Amino acid sequence: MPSLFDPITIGDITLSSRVVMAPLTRNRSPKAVPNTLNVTYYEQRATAGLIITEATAITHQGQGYADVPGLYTPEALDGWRKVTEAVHKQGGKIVVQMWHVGRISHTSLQPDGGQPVAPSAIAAKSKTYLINEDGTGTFAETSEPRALEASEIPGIVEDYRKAARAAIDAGFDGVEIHAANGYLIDQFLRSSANKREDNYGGSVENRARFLFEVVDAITQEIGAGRTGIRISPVTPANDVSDDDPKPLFTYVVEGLARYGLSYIHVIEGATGGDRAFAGFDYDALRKAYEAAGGKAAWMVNNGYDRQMALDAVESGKADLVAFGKPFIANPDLVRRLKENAPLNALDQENMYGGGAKGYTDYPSLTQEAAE
Ligand code: 8OZ
Repeated sequence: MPSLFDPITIGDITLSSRVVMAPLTRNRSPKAVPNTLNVTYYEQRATAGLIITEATAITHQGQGYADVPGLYTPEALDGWRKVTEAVHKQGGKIVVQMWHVGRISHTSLQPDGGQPVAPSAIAAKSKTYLINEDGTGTFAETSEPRALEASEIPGIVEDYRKAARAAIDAGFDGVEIHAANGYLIDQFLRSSANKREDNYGGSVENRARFLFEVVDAITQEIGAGRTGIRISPVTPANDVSDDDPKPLFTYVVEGLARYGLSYIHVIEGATGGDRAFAGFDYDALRKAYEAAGGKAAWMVNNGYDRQMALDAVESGKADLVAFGKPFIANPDLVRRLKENAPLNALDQENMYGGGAKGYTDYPSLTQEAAE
């Protein structure tokens, strides 16, 4: 069996190791435009086998938090081009996580101060993050959403297609479709958020229809070998749940097996919390995917430490392991894992918003040795 530190080719992308930087929202891109501080942050982490960027809005309507980046203005795409160039110069690989928040938004972040959109007009008991006039951050209740008209859905699918094309033009090695954590695609999937009575709601097939329309559009535009997807079958994040997640996500992965995707990224349990939440059988999910002919790399995430990650790859349970918080605090995480070196502590106070503090000021081992 391979090791965590062996190279791997996933679809059209070749990685130097199986250690992946998970997508991490950092709220440091005012006006949705990646800036030079963001370039430094990603460049510092370029020794990751793969960087998955922070969730990035495909449109203004897809925005749900202050100062998260977008993929829909020339300024944002120029900013991302500088990020991809810096990462590639260091020999790294980087895909962008494509995001539409659906109902997890606030009227102050929406075009013309309008209502956020969702499969159904059901508010999430969840908070979003806003930045006040004086620059301080606050968490605010998400706004009441309106249900999408069926006639609006093709336009959103088209937004995903355009954003995927723009991402490749900005130099990304590929994209990750964010279908997890209670955002728009997951809102369509899960029965607590989707009460539609048309062909986007009700049965498992109908609730997964939007997801497959997005996957069709993106893979036709940029190729399946440059497309990955992230799912979170049981996470309660952003107030979503499903009456019966096993048949739903079995149907999803069996459908995904039809494409030659780059990777399937699975958040096990409650995002950022209990891995055993809801007792879901992820090995059975992978078996269902492979039994349906799926060959994409299988990426696991959620609270993996060094030993768990080594074991996951060596046992064949996973091809790739995505680390979140450890990558915030350790730009040279791959080296630290390889050498079993100590990890820097996470600065909890400076995860969301702010500047260089708690963002680009974590030292590498080389910098520590020089001090
Ligand atoms: C933390 C804070 C805001 C957004 C996710 C994009 O959970 C996020 C997110 C995480 O997928």
